[in-house]
Amino acid sequence: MQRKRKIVVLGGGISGYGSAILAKKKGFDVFLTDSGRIADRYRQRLDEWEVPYEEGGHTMERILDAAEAVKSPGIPDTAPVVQALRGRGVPVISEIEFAGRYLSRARCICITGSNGKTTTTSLIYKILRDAGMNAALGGNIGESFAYSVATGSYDWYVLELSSFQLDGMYRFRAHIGVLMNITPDHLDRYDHCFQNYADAKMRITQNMTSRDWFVFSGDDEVIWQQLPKYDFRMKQLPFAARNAVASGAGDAFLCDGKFMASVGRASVEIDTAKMRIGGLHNAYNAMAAALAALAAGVAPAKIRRSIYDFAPVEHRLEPVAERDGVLWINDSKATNVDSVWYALESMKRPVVWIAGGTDKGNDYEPLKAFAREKVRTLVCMGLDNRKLVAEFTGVVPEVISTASLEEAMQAARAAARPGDAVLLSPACASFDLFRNYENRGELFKAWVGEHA
Ligand code: UMA
Ligand code: ADP
Repeated sequence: MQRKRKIVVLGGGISGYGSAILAKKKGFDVFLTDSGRIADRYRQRLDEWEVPYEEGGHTMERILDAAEAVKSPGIPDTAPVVQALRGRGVPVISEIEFAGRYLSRARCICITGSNGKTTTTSLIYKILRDAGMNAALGGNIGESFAYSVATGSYDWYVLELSSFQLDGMYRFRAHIGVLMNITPDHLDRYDHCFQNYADAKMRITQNMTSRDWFVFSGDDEVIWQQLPKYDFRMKQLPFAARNAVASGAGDAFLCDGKFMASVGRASVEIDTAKMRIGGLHNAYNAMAAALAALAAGVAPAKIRRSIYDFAPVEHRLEPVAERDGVLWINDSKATNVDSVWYALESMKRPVVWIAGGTDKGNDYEPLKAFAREKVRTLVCMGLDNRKLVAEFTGVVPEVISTASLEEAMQAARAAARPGDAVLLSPACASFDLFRNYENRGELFKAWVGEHA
């Protein structure tokens, strides 16, 4: 009897257990290995599917004889186990590359970018589902793509892709690829070289054919700089608010708060004032979603209805409550400078701004004009606030340094006047004081519920 091909899955989180189950279902000899502890809920699923696994370390003898390895996105290429596999010539791929082999006739809409991925992915998914299409959501959001492929049968997959997932993709092809923007993020994983990160994001276009669609920001200078390096065959659908863009295939342009998105002969007009998600960035997200949905064949009237009905995703400029004339807004997911720029841009009231946490080497210069114009008080919330305090002293009328959520919230409440907004939009990672950005946003909301 022929021996089954062996697949090793690196990592036993959401991505890893999904990949392992898919590999098992497809008849491979699978082994999952995790250097840390595997959560009980994932272990249970591995047991149910009779997938052998180890935790608390990688046993090289059980790994290096694999025909192929599927790596979870959180594991860097520098991890010794990855280096050892590559040293042996074992291909190391991402979960998306692996699951993409088993799609049969299903099509993929893939969304990447430094900011706006989750919002745009969720919006496209909503449009497709509202229109009655058989679509699954996955990738860097919710359940893994591999698990959906293993356990369901869909016509469309709407996938949010991080640069880490794109890195391990070689033959995968998006039928509709969406690139929101490229601004600095995750540089620690890219040798502190922005071009390496930009190259990873551009992988969204790889293998596309003349039948496929590429939706991208026509206002993003970094994307423009990359385009001449590629010989694109696919149909291009740029969206913009500043640069004049036009493509024979279709495009979208925002003017006076309204945009028309057109693909071929189909078009949809949207008045952004009627959307429940505000700000220029959400106009970009809606333009991208409208173009992708038109390219997928959704009727314009249905697209319009779903865009108007779409509410902010949790922790993304999420209005929490208005108390005594003060509006409290949770934008905990704003973990880089660019996302905060758009948060401040969208503010129509004087702002008490709560920022800070683990600084990722931020350059705060781009935020200063809006800070000068709109911020009444900056409340720094972090274990080390020196950089923020130094950058914004003299830029905004008041800067307060705090070292806990409780202290920060009390300071914000004291500073806010009726008609103000208190905006949590940190520009930093949360790990100094919180488990993650969700935990930070949830505690913010709980405090507002109890005290404000
Ligand atoms: N591990 C090893 N060996 C190592 C290092 C780590 O075995 O050398 C193990 C860890 O012990 C852990 C497992 O690998 O158990 C974790 O893998 P992971 O970090 O890839 O986490 P998953 O739970 O599989 O989730 C991943 C994505 N996480 C990251 O990219 C960090 C999820 O994105 C994604 O939704 C999921 O796969 C399904 O595809 C989250 C994320 O934070 C939302 N993404 C980043 C972001 O949005 O900024 C990119
Ligand atoms: P991602 O999944 O790429 O992190 P999200 O939709 O979760 O994107 O949004 C993350 C943060 O970026 C939030 O603070 C949100 O308000 C902001 N944001 C959303 N869309 C955009 C965009 N198109 N450009 C810049 N910032 C954005």
